[in-house]
Amino acid sequence: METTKAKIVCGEMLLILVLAFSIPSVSLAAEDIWTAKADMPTARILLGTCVVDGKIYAIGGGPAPHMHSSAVEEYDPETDTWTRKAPMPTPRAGLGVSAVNGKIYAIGGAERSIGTVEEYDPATDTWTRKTNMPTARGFFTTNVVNGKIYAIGGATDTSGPAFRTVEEYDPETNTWKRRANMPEPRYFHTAGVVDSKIYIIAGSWQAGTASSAVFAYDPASDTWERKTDAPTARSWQSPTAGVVDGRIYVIGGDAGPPDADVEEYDPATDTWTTRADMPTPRGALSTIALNDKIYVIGGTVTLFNDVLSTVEEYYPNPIVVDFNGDGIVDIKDLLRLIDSWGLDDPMCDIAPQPFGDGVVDALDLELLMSFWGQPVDDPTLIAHWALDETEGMDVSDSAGNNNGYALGEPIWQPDGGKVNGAILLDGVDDYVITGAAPNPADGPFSVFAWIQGGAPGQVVMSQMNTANWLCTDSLECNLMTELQAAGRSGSPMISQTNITDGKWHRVGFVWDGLYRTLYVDDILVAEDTQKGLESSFGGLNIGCGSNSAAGTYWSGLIDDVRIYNRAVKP
Ligand SMILES: [Ca+2]
Ligand SMILES: [Ca+2]
Ligand SMILES: [Ca+2]
Repeated sequence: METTKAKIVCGEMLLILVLAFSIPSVSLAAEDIWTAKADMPTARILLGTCVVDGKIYAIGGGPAPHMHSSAVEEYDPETDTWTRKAPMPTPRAGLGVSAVNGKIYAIGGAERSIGTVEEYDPATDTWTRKTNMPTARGFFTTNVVNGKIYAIGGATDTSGPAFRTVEEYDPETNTWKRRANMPEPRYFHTAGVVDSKIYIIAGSWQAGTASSAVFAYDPASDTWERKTDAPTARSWQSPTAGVVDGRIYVIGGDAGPPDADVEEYDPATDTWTTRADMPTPRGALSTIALNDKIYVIGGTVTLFNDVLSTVEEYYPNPIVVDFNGDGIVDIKDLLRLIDSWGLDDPMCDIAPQPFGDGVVDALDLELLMSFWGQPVDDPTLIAHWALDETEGMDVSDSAGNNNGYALGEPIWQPDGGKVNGAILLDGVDDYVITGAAPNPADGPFSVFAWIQGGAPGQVVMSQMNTANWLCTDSLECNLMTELQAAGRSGSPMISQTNITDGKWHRVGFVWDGLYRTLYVDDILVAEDTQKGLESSFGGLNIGCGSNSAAGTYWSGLIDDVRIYNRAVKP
């Protein structure tokens, strides 16, 4: 008997460990949303990326110093999966990769430059040799304007010096043509296209240098123009820069130690904005935009010693219309918008897209109404357990990758929930365990759940071995939280609102970086300030306390548990 119990405990511990370390983490910030994605199969630096038919192709690069890869790996953002494809005939790093009319061109590269051009057809998974580029080089950029590829700058090896060379490739005729040189030599720079102009940003002119200069090239007139410098000088850039909503994002790279800086360039106004850092600092990476998101792929943290397979998705300008975070756009969101009418409320200032205009008015109302009754795809919703299962242990997270397990044999209530089905917990040993939760110290976040039942001292949601996030106090059954600042300055917050009257209630905790707030049925029931929230990394328990103590198990129903990486304001 003892042995069996020990085995079960052991199994649960293992499950907890596996969950705690296998789940991608999510970085939290007010507007800049970074999400960890499935690793690329082959860790690489100095690779090239492009998009064909909604899929990203990561081609070539170096798996280690002075080793060159022929790897072709296809990433599908819809399913977050990677597929290996036919290898590139000529292995190389520091190459240019661009797509025209559904075909991909792998151009040049190094070490010791080669001018090789090979065409990849994703439809047939085959490679074809094409005309070499006139000036063999690597560490340059390629961009497409009006069906032609522009290969700009570069060097013959990593120690430079750089070229000013610009060559235009026409895939239709398989021919190369020389164009006007750059004003200054560059390699390890990045480049993005906005309105048929190519913007060359940052890079080196010789080994150990880093530039912040910006040059705009207009292929139509074959002319160059200097633009406003970037705030940060850097090198070891991605050969492609992500462009979203007409703005160019310069991400990571190196001017000394590899950095995590993200800077946004708006060619329309020739101005720069500093954005939130990326989670993993790195250089010699590749960045590529797809569907308003930028995928940051591979690279290295120490220039060549730690080559990464890391993929992080950056969503710079998310559109959020489900203001109160309940999964539907309805009268409650409309009332929230009307509340902010005429004011500069960033949450409701959603139009004109993508940046708003500093006032909530008819434009914002019109955009909100266009989402009325539509399915909500909220990029700030990082975990959502609908709890609509009908049997078994698996508990699905429909928003993130944080699937959980139901332990203690709770009873699924497919017809007995607030939003479709719910889970009925027995108050003895039933609960749901999930993988790593967002770290409360990382920035604004919100957690909401529907509950029915409960008793004094019971817990709706907690983080393993740290805090009870949503629970009832042991005397009055009022909603409370133990999410608090570290050390002596922190204390639990207890509301005066009883939630165990047998009715359904929507309970919520919101942290906006300064204030913590408790909500019951979208009404604010407690609020105070804290000096940050204590850092913790554990997985989550739905329906039992952080220490799994007897008496903390929820007796009743729990439904529709949601975590957002923003401060939801019902
Ligand atoms: Ca809503
Ligand atoms: Ca507006
Ligand atoms: Ca449900």
